[in-house]
Amino acid sequence: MLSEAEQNKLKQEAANQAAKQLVSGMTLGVGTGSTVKYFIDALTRRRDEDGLSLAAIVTTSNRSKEALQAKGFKVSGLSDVELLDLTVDGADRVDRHLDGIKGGGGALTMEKNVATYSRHCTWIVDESKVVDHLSGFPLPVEVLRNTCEHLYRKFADENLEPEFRKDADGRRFMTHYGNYIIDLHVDPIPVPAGLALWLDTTVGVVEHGLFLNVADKVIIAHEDGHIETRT
Ligand code: ABF
Repeated sequence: MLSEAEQNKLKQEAANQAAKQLVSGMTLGVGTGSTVKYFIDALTRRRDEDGLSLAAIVTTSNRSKEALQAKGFKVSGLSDVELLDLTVDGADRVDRHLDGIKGGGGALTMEKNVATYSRHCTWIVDESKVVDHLSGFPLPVEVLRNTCEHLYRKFADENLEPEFRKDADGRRFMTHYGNYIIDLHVDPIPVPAGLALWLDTTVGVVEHGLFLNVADKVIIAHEDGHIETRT
């Protein structure tokens, strides 16, 4: 079991590796989470030390937007950019097909939108996130507030073990868009594509954390020190 400091070092190494692929003139999507915080540091160093100059930056959350603005970057809205060249984001789990579970931080809706409108998508993870089959992390589902009780019952009827996400004060966690998140404790997810399709077609579901065929590159920092790139 790694200490938090050791795990942070792995996150930082994956983030540094991802920053190497940036070139001036690119439009870039920047994700959310602790690994992405290291990516923002690496991006800042590339600007300050290598003169990297991006054409536009879009983020998947206000947290990342504020972190970038604090470093002096201008942040655009997704609709202001035609198609992003690359998005770099973290993930909660990644399987061997480069499919993932995301949304542990609650920003899944914008994360999927930004990734969808990007030509390329790289995820940066430490080894602990890598699995054979999607498992080991609750699947977040963002739901409309006025439909949420119906959806909770529907998920329970399907044995998806639903649980409303709570914030630090014990209240229902509210997303940036004013919706709730129901975490599904289905572990492992037997047929991710089937569940994704069912959630995509369930009225009241705003978005879900199954990101299938989204990433085309995953950078993994391993405990033994090597950085693996899977494509
Ligand atoms: C985001 O950051 C989320 O989709 C995912 O929940 C999270 C991973 O965070 P961390 O890098 O802190 O583990 O991309």
